[in-house]
Amino acid sequence: MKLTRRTRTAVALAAAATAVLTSVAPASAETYSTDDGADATASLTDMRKVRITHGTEKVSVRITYPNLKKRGQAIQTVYLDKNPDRRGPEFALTTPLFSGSDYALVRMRKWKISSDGPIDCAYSVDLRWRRDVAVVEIDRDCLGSPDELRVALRMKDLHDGSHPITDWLGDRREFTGWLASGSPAA
Ligand SMILES: [Ca+2]
Ligand SMILES: [Ca+2]
Repeated sequence: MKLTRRTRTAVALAAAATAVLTSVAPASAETYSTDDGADATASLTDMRKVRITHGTEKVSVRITYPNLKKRGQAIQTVYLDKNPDRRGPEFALTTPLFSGSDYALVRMRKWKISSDGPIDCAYSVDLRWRRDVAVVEIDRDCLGSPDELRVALRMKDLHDGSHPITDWLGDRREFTGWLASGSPAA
């Protein structure tokens, strides 16, 4: 398609408007990326790289490990906190890091799982064996669409029942900073 002069102007104006919106609105999707230490090296699923995005539609958490295998005993939990006035995260998604078991998103209270059972909403876990990556995606609707949230991550490897290996992102029960969603303010 050949752009007429008027179309080009409109495109330029739209681009300018977008640039202004982006710089003014504080609530653009925020991403947090970090390298976690090689601090649980006895486990093949020592968390190494983490990327968390609070997008307009969903929260996405991508974790890279040294060696993700279909057979294993490790469990990854993603804790999601949206209310600083209530102790601990309000939600947790727990997933096996091996094949053939189920993951679930549940409510939490004071770092304990509520007895309500899994939440009925849209979320997924994608275990990419060859790339050694787990991708967790949770619709914001599941969490009541908070403007901001923060995340804590824990990997627990039960390969040797008497000596489980635990790896937190940062310190035990430590949350990331608050991440704003990219959704327009209501
Ligand atoms: Ca680690
Ligand atoms: Ca809380």
